[in-house]
Amino acid sequence: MSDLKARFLEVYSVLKSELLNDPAFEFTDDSRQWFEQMLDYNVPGGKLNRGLSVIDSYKLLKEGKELSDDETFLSSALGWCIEWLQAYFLVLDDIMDSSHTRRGQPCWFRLPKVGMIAVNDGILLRNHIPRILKKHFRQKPYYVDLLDLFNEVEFQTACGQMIDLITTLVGEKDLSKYSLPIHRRIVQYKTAYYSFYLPVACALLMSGEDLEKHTNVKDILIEMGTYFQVQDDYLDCFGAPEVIGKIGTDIEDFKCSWLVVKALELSNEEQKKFLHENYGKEDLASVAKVKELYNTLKLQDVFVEYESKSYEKLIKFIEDHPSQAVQAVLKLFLGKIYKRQK
Ligand code: GPP
Ligand code: MG
Ligand code: MG
Ligand code: MG
Repeated sequence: MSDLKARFLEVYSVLKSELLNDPAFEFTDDSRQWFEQMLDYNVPGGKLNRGLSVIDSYKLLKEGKELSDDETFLSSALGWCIEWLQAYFLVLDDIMDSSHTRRGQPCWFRLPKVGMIAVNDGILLRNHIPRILKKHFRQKPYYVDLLDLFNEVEFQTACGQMIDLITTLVGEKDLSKYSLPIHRRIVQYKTAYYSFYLPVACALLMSGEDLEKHTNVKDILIEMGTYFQVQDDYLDCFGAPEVIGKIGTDIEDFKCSWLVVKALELSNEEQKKFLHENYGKEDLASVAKVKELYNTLKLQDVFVEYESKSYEKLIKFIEDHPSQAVQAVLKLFLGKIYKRQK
């Protein structure tokens, strides 16, 4: 494990014990145990890319100057707030998507003793964020902007999740409404704001920047987040579950995935009919038939092509940015996700 990651994880332990000693609630032995287990199961087990990006970005914005202990702690705490946000979203998203595994273990709600208690755990995870922010940032000049940023991004994500969910409404299963612009709108809101814009925006606020002046950075990050979610859609079908840590459910869930949109674009009338008959069905045979059609249409090649085009486009965008430090932040982020397998 890298030194940075180890130090980041130490901050997790500090934040967790602060939450356990929150004067607003008196824990009993049982609730303390539940709380700790719930956090350890859902918060720190991912790639931590979003969280670590806050520290990396802040460093680059300081043009490589060593961070003080205080700056390291604060940028880590902000990184953890994003990981907490992610944990809250994933606990609830897995219920909504009827998923089975996440990060190589059963989804939290699938544990027999958890079930729908997971809904409340999601609410708790969400509530920890303003508590962490209050404890460590209340005196900072950018505190209000930070709260506002987290609120805005959460709202945008929930709206994205809403359109992700309502496009798949049972009884109205209609593939003909699926298109690239609709897909783009869903993924921009449900993924790009919180996964890409938020970490960099946190680092910018910590550096004393005014977010209003950085709309071009936001545009690039939203573009990058869109590319990231296309990869997620691709890996849902073609990724190895033991590598991505989750079993795909997009075909069963009738999701407006990038793959089905591309398949519709490339299909002849007969293949379209076949897709209409088999997409969004629970049974393994139908899912296998959809995958077979994806293979016939060579969607893996279409994706490889999309991936390199997106990369080139993003690099061009980034190199147009006037600040070298911002360019470095964006390139580092892009480098972490380009051709990712998980
Ligand atoms: C990812 O979609 C989107 C989210 C995790 C946002 C959820 C938002 C809420 C307000 C709950 P996905 O379902 O494709 O992700 P995955 O493939 O990881 O399940
Ligand atoms: Mg999901
Ligand atoms: Mg989902
Ligand atoms: Mg997915």
